[in-house]
Amino acid sequence: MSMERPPAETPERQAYYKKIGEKNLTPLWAVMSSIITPEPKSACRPHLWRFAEAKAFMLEAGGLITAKEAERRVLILENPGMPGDSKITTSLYAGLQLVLPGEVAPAHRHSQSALRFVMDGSGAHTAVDGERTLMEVGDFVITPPGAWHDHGNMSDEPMIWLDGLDIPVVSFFDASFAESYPEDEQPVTRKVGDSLARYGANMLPVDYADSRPVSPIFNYPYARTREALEQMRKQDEWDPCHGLKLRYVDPKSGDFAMPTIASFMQLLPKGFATSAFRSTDATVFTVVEGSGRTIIDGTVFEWGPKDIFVAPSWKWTSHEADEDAVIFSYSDRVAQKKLGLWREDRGNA
Ligand code: GTQ
Repeated sequence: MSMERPPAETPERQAYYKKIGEKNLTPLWAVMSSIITPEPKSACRPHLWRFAEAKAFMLEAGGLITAKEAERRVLILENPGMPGDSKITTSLYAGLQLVLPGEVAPAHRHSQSALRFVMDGSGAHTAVDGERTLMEVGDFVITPPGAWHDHGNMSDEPMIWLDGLDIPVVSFFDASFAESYPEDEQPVTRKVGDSLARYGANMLPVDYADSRPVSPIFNYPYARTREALEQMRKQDEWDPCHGLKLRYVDPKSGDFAMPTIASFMQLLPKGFATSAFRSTDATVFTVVEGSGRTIIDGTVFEWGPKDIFVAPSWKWTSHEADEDAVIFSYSDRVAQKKLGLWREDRGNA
C-alpha cells in the first residue's frame, strides 16, 4: 500500500468486496489514495464571468419574473467543473442579484450567511435586524446567519450585487433552516447608518457584550476602504504576492467579519505583477477598479471592472495590473483557519 495508489485488484479480492458490500462494509485500502490525497484534488475549475454579459441576462430575467415571485432574482455563478451543484467553489456559492426600481425581495431568514458586494446601481437598500443600509458600488454588506433580511429598491435604476453565501458549507453539515417573514418587509426600528456609527468608528458601546462570531457592522462602505488603501500606499509596502491587501474584520474580536466567509480588498498599482501564490482557500474575485489579467494554473483571464473570476484551491495564481486595480475577494479561509487546515505557498516570494 502507498498513499499514492491502491493495491492491485484480484478476482478473490473483488469477490470479497462484493460480499462485504452487501453488509455496508468496504475496504479502506481500495479508496485510501483517492480520499486522502497528497495534495488538494478538486472538481473546481478556474473561470471568469464578464459582468456586461451577465448583466444583459439579468435584465432579461427582469422581464420574466419579479423579485417577489422569485423570492430572490438571482443568476447563480456555477463553477463549470461542478454543474448543477449551485457552487462557485466546493464550499461557497456566488450569485448575481437584481432588484428593479420599486421592487421588494421579501423578508426571510436562514442559517446560511450572506455577503453582498455591490456591483451596479446606487441607493437600493437591504434591511437586517431592523436597520436598512443604502448600497453603493464597492460596499461590502453582511447578512449574519439567522438574521431576517429583505431587499428593496426605491432608486430609479436597477441594482445589481454579488451574493456570496456559505450554502455548500451549511449543506455539508446538514444544518440548514429557513423561514419566511409574515410580511414582505420587516419593520424598520433603527436609523440608516446606526451600526456603522456604533461599531465602525474604532469604538464600541461601553457595555457592549456580544459573543456572536459575526461582525456587528452591517455595511463596510467602499469610500472608507478605498481611502484606507490610498493612504497606505504612500508607504510603498507592496507585498510581492498581494500588492496591498486588507481583510474585513469584526471590530470586537479582530477576527474575520463573518464566521464562514473571509473577505478581502486589495490594491495593485499600475504596472504591478504579483509573484505566483497558492493557498487552500479557493477564492472568488471581483474587480472594482482597473484592468489587467490573472493567470490561474497557466490560463490567462483578462479582466476589467465588475468582472468576476474564481481561483481553485492550491492552483498557482498571479495578477498583473495595467492600471491601478482594486479587487474584492472572498473565500472559506476563516473556516479553514479555525479547523487548522489553511495552508499557503508563496513560491519564491
Ligand atoms: O438575498 O437572501 O443569492 O437567500 C441566495 C439565497 C441571495 C438573499 C442568494 C438568498 C439570498
